[in-house]
Amino acid sequence: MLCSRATRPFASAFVRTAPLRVVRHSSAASEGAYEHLKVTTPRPGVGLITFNRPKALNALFTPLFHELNAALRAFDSSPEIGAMVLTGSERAFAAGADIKEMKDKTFADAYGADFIEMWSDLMHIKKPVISAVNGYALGGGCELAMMADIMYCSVGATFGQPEIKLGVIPGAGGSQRLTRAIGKSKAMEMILTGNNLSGKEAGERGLVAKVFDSAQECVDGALDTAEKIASYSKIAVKAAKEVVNKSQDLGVREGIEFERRVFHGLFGSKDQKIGMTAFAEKKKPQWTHE
Ligand code: CO8
Repeated sequence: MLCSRATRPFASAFVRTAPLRVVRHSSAASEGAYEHLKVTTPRPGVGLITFNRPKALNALFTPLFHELNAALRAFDSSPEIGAMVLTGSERAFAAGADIKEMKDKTFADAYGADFIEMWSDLMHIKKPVISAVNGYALGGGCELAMMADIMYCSVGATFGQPEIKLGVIPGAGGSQRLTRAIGKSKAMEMILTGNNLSGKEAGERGLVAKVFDSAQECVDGALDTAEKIASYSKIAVKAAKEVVNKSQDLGVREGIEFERRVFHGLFGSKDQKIGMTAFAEKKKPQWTHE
């Protein structure tokens, strides 16, 4: 069941640093038990995934990603869900990959078993995902936040790629996504020095779309945006995400051609007729998502 605004369970839940607990979910989209996550549907059409490893500052490890990928896929395939929010606690979105777990790995362990490959499944999710970053987003935490479609943070957020201090380099897209987002010189400085970027600077440099004064406002803001996205045609939203993402891979000319073809294709959807007819008749569109 989706919760109404009035009954949203989220408001005080995300800053809680309660001990790990198993959460059971009534929604078809999030059914199952999670040890390292809290998974809820606090607004109509919105899935909220909250990292819940407070003692390790939400350090990332494979069992957490099995759960994260399952929760993301469940929301992605649920007809009730239109957008998702990914967040952590007020202290940490995620302080990176679990260093203690990874420190004894050999090259053969890492390369042979494709270490962290399934940690990037977020990039294959078709519905929009917003990362709401409070506290530390370091290393893999920063990389994971950057895999989302929209990034929000609070002024108290700290972004960084400190892998150089551990004798390694970013391994899940940090060198590529950070560089595209804030430019080569600043990204190079951060990656080579391990220096962090504050939430305020992240806003100024365009790493995030919005900076909020508090952690609570950040998550609420992300939920507001997710709810708004979820209120539109799922077909149009899916197409919009796809064409924007193509801009990261294609040259401008090919990208525009791709966009035009998808735009033309949407004239074959019912929602195009519904949306444009509703405008002409001064009515609210009732999307069928077809
Ligand atoms: N791994 C394991 N444990 C961690 C991690 C981590 N990354 N970060 C924090 N913790 C643990 C600490 O060990 C500590 O545990 P304990 O109480 O048992 O000693 C607990 O969390 C609290 O941490 P601190 O006491 O250190 O808290 P502080 O407030 O003093 O410091 C910091 C907070 C600055 C965040 C500090 O903990 C820190 O520097 N952490 C490590 C940050 C880091 O280097 N991250 C990068 C890791 S490498 C990486 O992410 C590679 C990415 C691979 C791809 C990922 C794909 C998604």
